[in-house]
Amino acid sequence: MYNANKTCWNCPAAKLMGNVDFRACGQARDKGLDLGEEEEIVIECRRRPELGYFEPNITFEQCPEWTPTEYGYILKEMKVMILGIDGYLGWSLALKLAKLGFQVSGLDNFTRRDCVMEKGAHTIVPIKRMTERLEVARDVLGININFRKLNLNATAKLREFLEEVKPESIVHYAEIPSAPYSMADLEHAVKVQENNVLGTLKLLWLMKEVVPETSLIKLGTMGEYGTPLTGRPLYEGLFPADAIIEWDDRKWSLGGETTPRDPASFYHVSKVQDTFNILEACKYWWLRSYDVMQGVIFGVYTEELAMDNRLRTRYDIDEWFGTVINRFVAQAVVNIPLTIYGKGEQIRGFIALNDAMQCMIRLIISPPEPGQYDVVNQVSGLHKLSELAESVAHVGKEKFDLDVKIQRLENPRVEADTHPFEVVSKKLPHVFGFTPQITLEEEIERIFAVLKEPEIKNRIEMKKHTIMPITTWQGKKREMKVLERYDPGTKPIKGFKPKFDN
Ligand code: USQ
Repeated sequence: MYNANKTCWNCPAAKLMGNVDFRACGQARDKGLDLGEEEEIVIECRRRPELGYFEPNITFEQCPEWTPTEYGYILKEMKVMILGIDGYLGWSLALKLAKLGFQVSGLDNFTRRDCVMEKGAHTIVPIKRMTERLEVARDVLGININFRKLNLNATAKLREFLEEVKPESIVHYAEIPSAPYSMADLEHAVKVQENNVLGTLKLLWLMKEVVPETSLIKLGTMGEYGTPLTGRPLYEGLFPADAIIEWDDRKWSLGGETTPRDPASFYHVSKVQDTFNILEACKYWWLRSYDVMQGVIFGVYTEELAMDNRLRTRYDIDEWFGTVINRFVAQAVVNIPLTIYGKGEQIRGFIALNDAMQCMIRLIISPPEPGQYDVVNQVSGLHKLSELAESVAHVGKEKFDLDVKIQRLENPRVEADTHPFEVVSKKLPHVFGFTPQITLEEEIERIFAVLKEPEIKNRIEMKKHTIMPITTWQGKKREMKVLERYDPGTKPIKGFKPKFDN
């Protein structure tokens, strides 16, 4: 099992003892941490205090606190706190973890519900109030989730919650995740940066003070990297050891340095700022973190969400909060031609909801070492927008007999709509044992099946007016011109071919 040989060094139950000088340790032990012979590190195990002080070298396989499962070794009743537990991802992960025996706690201040309401939209898959969600989770799945209504920026209250729960892993989903929302006007841009950047910065300070051995699994985005027109591969956050820069007849190694970031909205910028704050916190204080560069997410399915309609997670399709595949399927269901922005030759990394949840579990149970900041590119496939529209239209036609049309709109965003795209995503499959469980077309079919339900179709119809994009990157609202309408299968697919190094 992929995490069998991890040791106490990775385990959140290990309390580092002695006078360790945290300054300038930076990266993980295998990246050059040299403490010298006299400054050997010893630990005390919070779960097995009877062991006294010892060197941190018991493996997960040897330790009775870690038990083997289909996902790898799991720390018994590991305490995971999910920030943003009411959201699309947070709720899905909470159910999955709790069902696996994790002790799940979480906070949310319902910002996402408010922002979607502000747009005049709603989640088209209905969701209940949190109290009812928790009750249903208890009745149907037999799980208890410790929820607190809390704003990440409310430092004193967050400190209290952390002290009370003492989580062994923190999953940070508590950010406003919309590019268009962040570009709407000054107020929205500031709100996104305040919520995301300052929220994360405060969290880091509190983690250092209250739970310094806890790992932070932070949701970043593939959009941090942008789409470099040179075609340079999008490495996993840091340059590989053998990367070299050549200039003025001289050469240097780039190994271990952060790769360039080229975000494409003030929202994506907020994630870049988080990246640097987290990297520094790991360097200064020996915090540990995986920064997860996730591709565009889509889908409705996890085993737990599918067990009862009242357990389902939210699903947004408005121009602010809907992501592209989820929007396309909803458009197909209510007979709106699929809205491709610009040429449609943009390529993005994608991952289905259930696969993303699998990745998160694997990251949670294989924590980084003290001081280790690492980045994973969490994507299961690369797709061009025009091809995605064809796939949605194809599934709609073949499985649901829908006559789907496609339209190209003037692009409301400032982004390259033709660009090379090469993504490196080796760590999740090769270090953490991740294998995608579902194909793009299978998940699209599942989405159709849910969205075709009469109640949900009706909820899409009710909010049809929130689908067309009107938020431009100039901070002005206006309708986008329709450049072209066409039938699926009638146009050659143009642009670059994506390259996936996985
Ligand atoms: N797009 C269309 N038609 C639509 C909606 C979007 O052509 O109706 C295009 C956009 O112009 C863009 C691409 O589809 O080129 C993706 O747009 P999106 O809205 O699905 O995703 P994005 O704005 O990139 O943001 C989403 C999530 C964000 C996450 C990001 C991952 O909202 O939280 O960070 O996906 S990534 O795109 O890899 O940066």
